[in-house]
Formats: sequence, C-alpha cells, structure tokens
Amino acid sequence: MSDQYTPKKEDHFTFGLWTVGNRGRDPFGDAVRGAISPTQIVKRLSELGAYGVNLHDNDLVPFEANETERTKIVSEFKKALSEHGMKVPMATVNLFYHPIFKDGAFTSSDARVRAFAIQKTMKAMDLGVELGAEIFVLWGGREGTEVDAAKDAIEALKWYREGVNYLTEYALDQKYNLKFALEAKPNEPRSDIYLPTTGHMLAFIETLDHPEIVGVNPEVAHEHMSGLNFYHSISQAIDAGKLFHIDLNDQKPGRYDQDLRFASESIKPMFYLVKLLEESGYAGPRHFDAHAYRSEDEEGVFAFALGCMRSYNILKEKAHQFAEDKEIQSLLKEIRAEGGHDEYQLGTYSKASASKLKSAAFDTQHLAEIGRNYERLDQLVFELLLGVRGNTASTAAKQTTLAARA
Ligand code: GLT
Ligand code: MN
Ligand code: MN
Repeated sequence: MSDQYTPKKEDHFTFGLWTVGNRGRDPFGDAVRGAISPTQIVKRLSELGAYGVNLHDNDLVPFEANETERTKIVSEFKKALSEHGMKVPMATVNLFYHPIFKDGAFTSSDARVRAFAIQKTMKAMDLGVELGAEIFVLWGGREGTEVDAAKDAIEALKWYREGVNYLTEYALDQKYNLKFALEAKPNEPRSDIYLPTTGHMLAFIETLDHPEIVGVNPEVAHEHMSGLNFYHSISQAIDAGKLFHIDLNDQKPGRYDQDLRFASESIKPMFYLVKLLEESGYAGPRHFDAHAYRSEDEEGVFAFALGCMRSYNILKEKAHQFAEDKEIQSLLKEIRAEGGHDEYQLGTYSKASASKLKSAAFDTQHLAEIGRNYERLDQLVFELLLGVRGNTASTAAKQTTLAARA
C-alpha cells in the first residue's frame, strides 16, 4: 500500500542499527527473535523509504574484532549502503555494555577506564567519519552512581568535561566535519545519571572549551521519564541553536525507558513536536530510537519501523491542516489580538521607558477576568487530530464548529 504518508528518502528518516536490531531482551527474559545483519537492516529500511542508519561502533564492528576483521566488515557495510542508497548521518560509541564501564566511562573513578573510554570514542569517531557521519552522539548511560558516597559529583563533572573537551580537540585536530550531540537521561541503567535532562546538558555545554561544536540529542522517552514536556525542551534547544539531532520514540509516564514506537502513546504532545520541527526549520535527520514490542517477530519489527515513519508523516500533515484551518487560525488571531497591543510591548530597557511603565495604569480586575478561550482551541485541536474536522481547509471551514453549536 502506498499513500501520501508513505516514507520517502527526502523525509530524512533514520534508525539506529540497534533499534530494528533489538532482539527483545529485557532484565527478565532472553532474546525472542534472531539477529538481523547490519546489511540486511540497510536493505529492508531502504525498501521502506528510510534515508539512513546510525550506529554505535560495536553495532557494526564487534568489541573483540581485530583490524583485518574490522576492514572486512566495514567494506561490506559500505557496499550495502551504496547499493541501497543509504546514508550514515550519525555515529555514536557504546560506553555502556562492556563490564569495564560498570562504574562509568568518562566519569569512572578509575583513570585507566576513563582513558580507555576516550580511546574507544576516538576510534568510533574515526569509524563514523569513514562512513560519512557528521553528527557524533554521546549518551552517558553509565555516567552516574548508586552510591554518592563513592564519588564527588563535582569531580565527576570535571572528568566528564575533560573527556568531552579532549574529544572536541581530537575532532578539530583531525579536521573532521563532526559535531557532537549530548543525550540526557535521568536514570537507567544507573540509579542516577549525571546531567539528567536536556536543560542540564545545555548548561553544561556552555562550560566546554568548544561549545560551538557541541549540541544536544534529546530523546522523547528520556524527557518524559523526568516528567518533562518534550516540546518545551526542544523549543529551548532550538532557541539556543543546539538541536543537532533528535531521538524520536514514545514513553508512558512513570515507567522504565520504554523506547516505544514513535507517537504510539502521546498523540497530542508528538503533534506539537512534529509541528515545531517542521515549522522551525530543523534540518537534521528524523531519527527513531525505539524498538518493536517483545511480542514481535522480524516482520513485526519492520511493521514497527514503517509505523514510526508513517506516524511522523501523518502528524506532519496534521500540522499543515492546523496552519490552514480557518477557524483555528482566526481563533488564534483573536486570542493574540486580545493581549498584543503595541504600546505594551516591553522592547529594550531605557530609563525613560521604565519610568513610563512604572506610572502606567492597568485595569487589573478586567485583565484578571478575561477568558482566554483555550478550551475551545484545545478541543478544536483534538477534533483535528482525530480526523473530525476533515482533511482540507475547505472542508474544515464547512464543518459545524464547536463555537457554532455553543
Ligand atoms: C541506547 C540508549 C539510547 C541511546 C543510544 C545511543 S544507545 O539504546 O537507550 O537512548 O540514544 O548511545
Ligand atoms: Mn536515545
Ligand atoms: Mn530510551
């Protein structure tokens, strides 16, 4: 079946090899499906309309592989990429799976582990650049603690900073066209992870030696685990010029990191997210960091992948409808006009404007009593999302509106 929501290369959808490659292992049960080879993932995703794949060093080259094995694996993978017209826009490094990282990588108490983590990351950067990646994600899943008595958190942050500084210097020294994107998560696998939210990451970036090449890679599930509004987090990252990459998925509140199919749970929040990405001019890949339910076999995995991309395109179409819906737009205009008189715009501070403002009279009772009409607006969005308002601006305009009925 092909329709207007069918993914196309120009939609720039990407998946981590680890996402469709997820075999359904969890802390209570073993794998439920077989491994899919990286080249097979490239082929199947390309057939579905994806633009590319992303990878950790060890998703492609096993931890124990020697140089000869590495060369063979990488050249076969490159061949598959070119055969299927697929790109690798982002690469990352696995600093969480091997037992050596049980107490962290960049923030391990052991200087030898910290040095090994930097060595492993430099090699992963080399691999990423060789495959054409321009974004390098750092997710510090093990950078945290269970026992705060064991580690001074300020010192841990210094080690973290020292690590990222070293890596940015390496990228610049190699003349790599590579930007870093730091990914936050509040907990899991550690009891507490340092720099737990995108906001923390944004503040940390400003303390680095090369903040200009470091941004963020926020993940829906991770911000939702912290009870945060992802749309707000992304807005702040965009405002700071730091949205270098994004991990799209979904998450029910108050649970472990579920990495659910994109928009499978949070339809309204994901609508605002897609609308924001599309309208803000975000030009990076639309990357899915999610995996299929444990109940699925290999076909279910690719149904999941297609679902992520279709849902994005459906929400994108909804964002267009929102922009064209006459009733929604005129209501928004009304709402803004009610509060937006020019004479009250703050503008730049001056002594004269401050003294004028201090003596201005406000009808506080009237201002407090005005209804803002958000109930109507929110219901219109709900009806739009559920398809009650039709698919085009003209049919939408003809609809019997909530306002007319009231
Ligand atoms: C891991 C994690 C993700 C990160 C990946 C990048 S690996 O699957 O759960 O959120 O984005 O390291
Ligand atoms: Mn992620
Ligand atoms: Mn996750």
